[in-house]
Amino acid sequence: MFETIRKIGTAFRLPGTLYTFDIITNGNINTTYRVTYRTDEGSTKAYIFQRINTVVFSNPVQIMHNIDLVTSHIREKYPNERTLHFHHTADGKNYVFDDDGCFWRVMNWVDSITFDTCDDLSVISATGKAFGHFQNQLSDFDGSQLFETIPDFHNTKKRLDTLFEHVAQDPCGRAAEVREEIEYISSVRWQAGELSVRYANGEFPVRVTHNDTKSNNVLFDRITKMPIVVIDLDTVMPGMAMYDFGDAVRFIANTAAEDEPDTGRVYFDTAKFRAFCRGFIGEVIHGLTQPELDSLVLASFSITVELAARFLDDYITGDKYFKINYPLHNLVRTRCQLALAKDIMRKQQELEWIVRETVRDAADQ
Ligand code: GN1
Ligand code: MG
Repeated sequence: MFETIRKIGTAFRLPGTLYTFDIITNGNINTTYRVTYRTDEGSTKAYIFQRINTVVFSNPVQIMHNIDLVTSHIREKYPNERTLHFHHTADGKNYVFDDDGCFWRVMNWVDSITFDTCDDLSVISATGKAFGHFQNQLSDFDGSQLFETIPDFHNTKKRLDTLFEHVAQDPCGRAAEVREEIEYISSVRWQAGELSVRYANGEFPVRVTHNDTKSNNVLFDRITKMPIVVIDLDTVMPGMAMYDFGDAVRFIANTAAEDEPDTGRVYFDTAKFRAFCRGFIGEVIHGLTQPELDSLVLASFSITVELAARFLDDYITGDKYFKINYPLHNLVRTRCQLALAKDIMRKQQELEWIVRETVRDAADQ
């Protein structure tokens, strides 16, 4: 590995000598390393090296094209804000292939902390603000310039249709053991798919969205605990504003980890939801339409069911998409997301009140 990393660093003309590298394990798709170089003056500089999973992202050059456009737009619109900086090779490319044909990119390391879980409500609010701000940064960006790097990425209806097709085919003989999960998804099929169908019918504006708004995709200042920058721009594509909201609360308001094996510990925390709402809605209140604001809770439920369906689909078809740490990992993830979706449904009324109250307060500001 050392040799591969060294060659990549050379292709990107990084100054100094390769010093250390460590793998960063959070991320279910790409492989990420933190790499340090020692300069001739004796100081060190750190970078992020990422190998893109080309099974998931079949056209990584298109991803880098998208990221280039998006980061340039943000840099021009907000010159004083931190943006991601990718390195270029001598022939001006922001990626390189290694000797085995793998696709790599390199960006500067940003000294920061991230939160996989968080009990501090002010940090949760700040996360909402960061993702809301990200939507505002791209509100005037022309989404038709972007490649749809994963078509129908958050088309929940299609995701569920695909799951049921694969259940019928049952290529690994695993469908029998997940009957209960399939039955539940089937019972909420229409409800979970509703927003994606209405979006396809043109009922909601097409926004440029992040599409992977886990809290650990916001870098925070270690000391001030204020957001620095939103990362992981691989899935920035045209989409629904409320799905970015939904995906974020799915992750941050879960009382347990995304892959908690004990579903008795999985609840949707309404105080955390309220905190996220305050940050997010406060930012986007003047940008979103009423139908979008009215769909925030349903979007949270829908994307949670969608992710459960994606994990279950991967389990049924032989664990080819998400990285797994043990054989039943995708099934455990599925069960955890379904427990969360059920709790969102149970609390739906209360969550709607929280949204409405937050919208009212934000409109008064
Ligand atoms: C994947 O690799 P990571 O952690 O950034 C996935 C997301 C899921 C997430 C669940 C391209 O994101 O859609 O919500 O796992 N990304 C892709 O943890 O499929
Ligand atoms: Mg991601």
